[in-house]
Amino acid sequence: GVDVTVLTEQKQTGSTTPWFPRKISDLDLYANRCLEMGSELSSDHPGATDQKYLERRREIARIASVYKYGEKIPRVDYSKEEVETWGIIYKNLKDLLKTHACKQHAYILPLLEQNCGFSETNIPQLQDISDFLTECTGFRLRPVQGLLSSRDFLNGLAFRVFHATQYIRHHTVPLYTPEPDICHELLGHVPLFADPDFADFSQEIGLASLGASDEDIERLSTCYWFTVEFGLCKEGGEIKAFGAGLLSSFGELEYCISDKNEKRPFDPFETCKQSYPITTYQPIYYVADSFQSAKDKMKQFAESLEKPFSLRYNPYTLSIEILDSR
Ligand code: NLE
Ligand code: FE2
Repeated sequence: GVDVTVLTEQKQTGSTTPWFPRKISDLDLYANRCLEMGSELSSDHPGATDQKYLERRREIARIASVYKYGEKIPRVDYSKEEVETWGIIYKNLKDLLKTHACKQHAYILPLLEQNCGFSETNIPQLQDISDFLTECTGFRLRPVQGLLSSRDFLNGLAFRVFHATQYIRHHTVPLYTPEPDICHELLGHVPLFADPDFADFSQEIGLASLGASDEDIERLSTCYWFTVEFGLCKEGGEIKAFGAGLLSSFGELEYCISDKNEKRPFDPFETCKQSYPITTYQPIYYVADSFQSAKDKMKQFAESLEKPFSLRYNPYTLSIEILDSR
């Protein structure tokens, strides 16, 4: 066997190691490090000139900017127009999901309808969903204003924390938007975080990202992109979608299963090198054999990354322990 010493002081990861959160409340430290503030939309965004929409985004972003670990996530009172946008997406997606989504998504969506207020006429609240996920897999939601850096975002997954936006896309683009929004988080990501194998897979990427070099963060976020966001998986003789970016976009959900794109087997050692567009449908998708197999491959990949220390997650204290193996 290997002798393992658990070190308790925060000094031993080597001076060149990038900072990373050691305990779940450390995630509070980067609540205001968003790449694009929710309020500063780029000029080609359909909401960029809609003053009312911009003000609403700022209002909702304020919740995330002051949120602290352990607090209840404040509820948003969504307007009639916002609920309508959600309803259009919900109604259209539900039909397509029946044939295109993986079985885990199909199993969990009705549970979310029963337990968390998912319906065509209601935008569910993050706190209710977070409670549900904690019961299923120990995952939690944290409100976020907009896009975090890849490093910060992936680091959250190490603690089984998923950063979720709370605003909704502009009503003129229900079919597809390149930005995350509440529809994407709740219809795409949330159902899968209730699945134990998928939860483990996601945390695996998160743990690998702690203290990783910038190059390795790039590789890991590419793997994240082609699995958690745009992954396909085999089911019997068929191919189904499990990536959240697909499950929340009825434009791309239809397209990804068609033969208008290239499909390759998921292998993190290869997948991690592939470049991808972020504002259009994907030209290439990666297909996993199962969540279990994706998790095993991800673990192998994570172990191949160079780090001057190893670590593990302590689920009792919700913190990271640095292991000095010699
Ligand atoms: N394209 C997705 C959608 O329209 O729901 C969002 C992807 C966010 C990475
Ligand atoms: Fe996403």
